[in-house]
Amino acid sequence: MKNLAAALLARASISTDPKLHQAISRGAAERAEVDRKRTHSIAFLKPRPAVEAGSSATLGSARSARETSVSAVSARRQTGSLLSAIALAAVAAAVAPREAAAQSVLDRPPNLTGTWVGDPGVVYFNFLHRFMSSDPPQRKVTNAPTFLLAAGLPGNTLFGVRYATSSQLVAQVPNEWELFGRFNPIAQSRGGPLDVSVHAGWNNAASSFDGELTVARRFGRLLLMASGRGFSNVFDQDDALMAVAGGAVISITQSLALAGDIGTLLDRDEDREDLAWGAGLQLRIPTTPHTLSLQVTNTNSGTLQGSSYGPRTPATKSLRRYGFEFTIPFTLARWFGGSAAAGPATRMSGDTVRIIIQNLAWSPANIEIDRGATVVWENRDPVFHTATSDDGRWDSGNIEASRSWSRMFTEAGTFAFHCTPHPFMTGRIVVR
Ligand SMILES: [Cu+2]
Repeated sequence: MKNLAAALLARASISTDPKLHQAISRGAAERAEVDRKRTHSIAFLKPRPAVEAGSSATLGSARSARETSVSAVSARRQTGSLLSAIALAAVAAAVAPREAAAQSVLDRPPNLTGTWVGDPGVVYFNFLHRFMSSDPPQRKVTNAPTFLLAAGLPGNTLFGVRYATSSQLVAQVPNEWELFGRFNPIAQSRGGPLDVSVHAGWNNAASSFDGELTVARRFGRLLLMASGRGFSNVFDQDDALMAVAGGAVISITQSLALAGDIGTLLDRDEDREDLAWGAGLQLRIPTTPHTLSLQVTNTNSGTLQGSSYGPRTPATKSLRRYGFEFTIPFTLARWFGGSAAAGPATRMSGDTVRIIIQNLAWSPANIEIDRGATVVWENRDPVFHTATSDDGRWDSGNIEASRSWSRMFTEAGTFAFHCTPHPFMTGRIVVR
């Protein structure tokens, strides 16, 4: 053990102060049993062999003793490259503009991302915030936010980053980054039997490659999902580990759902790690693309590793956090000249023609019809829309979810229209 500790001290580039050396060796011995249990698990996930049993505790202690300036420099460097990657993703997304809805918290419980990959041309900013109160009399409130910034790309992919500023994943590394890509090859909405997604990420705090496979299936009002997760270096302790999680969402109305989830590392250290759990009241904010989750959970950060366990200490009971998540989609077409009403019209013949309203967009948005034809606006979104003439000639009023509204056009001319709650939804009808 002494030789091992010395080797690790050398590796961590810190001085071999005898007291520190002693402390590290002692900590390692105490944790050896836990780590031996850990080390046997999931050997195929390991990117490199573990040094030997005891390595993780020793490394963990060594890491906390390491000079913070070293990790600060490397964190800055990695942060820079992460930001460049995000900028690239945003530019790529702008190439394929399309109106779209938010990532809906109505489609997932607090600690699972589900099979979400967003829509191409939409940048997502999700703000997850959790609060925890200390014991009386202080009742000090601590905050743990996780920000998600991601861009939906063509091919059912999403690329982005999560950033947690009060992470408890690795001691001495409070700012946790996870750079990730997601792919959703099979979806019920595209005719598949269920939803499948894969998620691959790099966790900067743990220096770990993290992956997730999720399957989900909707049965009417009930959405069930299950995830298997793998971490190459959980908690930066030179340990590969897997986790499993499952969750459900029950829709009460179009704008309200209840959600719950549970998850665990496959080999938990009972002194420090609880089962992860979460429960949420999931809300769609009417006439906006935003959704809000009011939640209670015991997890700390919203990354794959962070959402796989509930942090605890031997002295504390299970911790409980209250929080919320707010989802903000930025549809790039709104800023980059993506007016759907511009450009060539779609020629539609027949007495009745249909404009489908889906994902906050008309399809098609710009049509040419014969005089006397009737246009039917069919709303397939879960929120209401209006078809309102720009010059006040007509107004559909609210077209509720799954409803339609129609108008006959008896005079020739060009008629521009829009949706009142979503002014970026513009369209045009040319009557010949
Ligand atoms: Cu609308």
